[in-house]
Amino acid sequence: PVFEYAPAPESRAVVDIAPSYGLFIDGEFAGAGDGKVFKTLSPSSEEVLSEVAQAGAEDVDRAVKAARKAFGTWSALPGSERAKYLFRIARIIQERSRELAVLESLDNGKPIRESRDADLPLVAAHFFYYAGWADKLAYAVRGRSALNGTSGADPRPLGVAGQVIPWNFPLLMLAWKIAPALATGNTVVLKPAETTPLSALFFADICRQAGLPKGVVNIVTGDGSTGAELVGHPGIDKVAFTGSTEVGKAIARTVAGTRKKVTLELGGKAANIVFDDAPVDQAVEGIIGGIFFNQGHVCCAGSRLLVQESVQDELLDALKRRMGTLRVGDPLDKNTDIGAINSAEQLARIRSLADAGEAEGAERWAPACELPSSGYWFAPTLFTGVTQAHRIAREEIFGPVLSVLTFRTPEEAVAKANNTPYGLSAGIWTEKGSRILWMANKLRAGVVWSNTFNKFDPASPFGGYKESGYGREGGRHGLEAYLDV
Ligand code: TXE
Repeated sequence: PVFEYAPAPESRAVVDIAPSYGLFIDGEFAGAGDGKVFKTLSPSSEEVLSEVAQAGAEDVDRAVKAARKAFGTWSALPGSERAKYLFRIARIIQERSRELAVLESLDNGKPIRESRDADLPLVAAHFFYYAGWADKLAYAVRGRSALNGTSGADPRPLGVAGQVIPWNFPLLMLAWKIAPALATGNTVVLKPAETTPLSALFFADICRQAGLPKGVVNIVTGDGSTGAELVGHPGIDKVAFTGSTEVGKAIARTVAGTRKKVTLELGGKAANIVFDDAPVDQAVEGIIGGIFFNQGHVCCAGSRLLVQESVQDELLDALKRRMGTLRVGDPLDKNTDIGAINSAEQLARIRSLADAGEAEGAERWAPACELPSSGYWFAPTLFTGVTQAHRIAREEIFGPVLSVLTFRTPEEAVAKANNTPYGLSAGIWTEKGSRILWMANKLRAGVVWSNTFNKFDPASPFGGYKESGYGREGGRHGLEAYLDV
């Protein structure tokens, strides 16, 4: 379609990407010990953005030792001092947010409107939020002594945290992991995903700019083998992972024989449940945002639409009309709604599941839309006639693909919504408050949204039931994952 309003694309020139990057260990950038590197691409153009060091076992070991050395002084700082560093980091993120948003859109493929208006403000918000906790931990955790002050509870950091994050929200997942770890007095070795390493390396530079003591934050880039080295390293005390359920289970097996604490945030297959009393236009916006935000690369994406039978036709007509207005293309174009799929591998996964949907008998629909010739793209896609047995109703697709199922009663909606191995999130669209409360109670999901979807707040705990993992990130509960008492 032709659009009259077309502001200039965001400028690539606002970000200065070096041709190569080293690992960030003990406050210094340096290449991997064995000199290995890998390339990171822009998924929208397949252009090589930079060459990045591939950390091996010795590099991971150096990083863990640097974090251990820094732990003594960092954990001994008063919380108010740690807070100053976190506030400083948050402010620098705000100052550099245009540069970081463009970088994130280039390396990940997400639309600039999302990186600028969702990712970056939330990244800064997490550092501000946890900075605020750093000097209030004792207050939050200490129990009231019944014995004249002779008994109480004190929070203690765990030590060195090994953190492995995915590629869908590179900087935001880093913030979810690093901000609470530092606020609580832990030090960190973080491994970003191999397709999106750049914003973590820019964050390392921000740590230097903020004067963060050496070794408190270390960034080791590399693929799954680097992640496995980190998770298996005997010198770490805590593992925090966000990624696939398969790798999450492998990590749980690795740490089972150790004393390490672990939190896992894994896949999802959320139901977005629409009742016939919900305002249709509002629900359509929530469905669109629920599944097409970030190309559907969202663990809590509303990838199953459960619609009440009586409103099905009206809702699906409106949904298709709205899908027809979505603009797929250049992530740096401010008009773009759906950017590039993050990698060729992810595109292949989405394609194969969508093909399985068709082969199993569901009806596939996508609006007419021209996709760019280079890069990795997938048109927004809707499947109707889906049954609970279909793979597209059961497996996480992690792409812009929505599977529609129907229900008649609230009980049936709950049963279908819960009929999944996952349990990360759900959405309810109805004007009836009592129904929202009843449903929220019955849904086996860590997050339940009502009359909205994909809303995030650093003060709210986030995490799953069942195969979506365990532990909570965000809010006060997010502190507990990094503390002994
Ligand atoms: O995930 P991986 P992938 C789901 C989504 C997607 C699928 C595969 O369905 O289609 O997973 O994506 C690191 N030990 N999610 O292959 O492999 C890896 O280097 C330690 C949902 O990208 O789990 C990267 O940094 N680390 C999800 C991170 O784990 C290992 C987000 C995630 O990659 C490792 C991403 C190992 N053995 C994918 N192997 C969500 N919950 O949001 C890999 N890694």
